[in-house]
Amino acid sequence: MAGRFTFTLIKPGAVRNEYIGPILAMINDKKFHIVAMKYVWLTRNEAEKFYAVHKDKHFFNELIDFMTSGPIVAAILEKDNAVLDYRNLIGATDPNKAAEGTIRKLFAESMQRNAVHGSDSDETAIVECDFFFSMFERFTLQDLGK
Ligand code: 3AN
Repeated sequence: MAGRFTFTLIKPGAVRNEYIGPILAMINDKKFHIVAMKYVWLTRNEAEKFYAVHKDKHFFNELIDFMTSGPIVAAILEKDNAVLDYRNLIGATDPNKAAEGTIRKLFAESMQRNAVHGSDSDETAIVECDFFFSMFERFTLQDLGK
């Protein structure tokens, strides 16, 4: 599935601020197809597994506290060049450095509470999609006959 798919999370801060709708609208406006979606509240164990690559970072515990502080929306997105195009749509990790009009510029509260996650490579996207979704929970453009 390399190239056409990426994974996103709408994080607890953005959910709490009622930004699910506006963020999904921006995703649809940029012609991403939603392949899979779920609304879940991660356990600490799940969040630690999802963010295992960051386990030695100084911000790891705070990141896990935040990511388990409320429900999140997880989704698989489909589009040509999905990973890069979605990174461009969400903007830089630090909202102060995010470009005007990006999701993080509009909806992030801080570097940590930065509204959304987006996969950083095709390889990571596969791992992250598989973390949240089985193959029976995915409906690609091809599945829809589009
Ligand atoms: P991105 O989500 O832009 O790929 P990563 O993968 O480097 O950023 O970081 C994962 C998450 O960890 C970020 N989305 C953010 O919530 C948090 N994070 C990253 N760097 C910091 C930092 N210096 N201080 C606090 N939280 C951070």
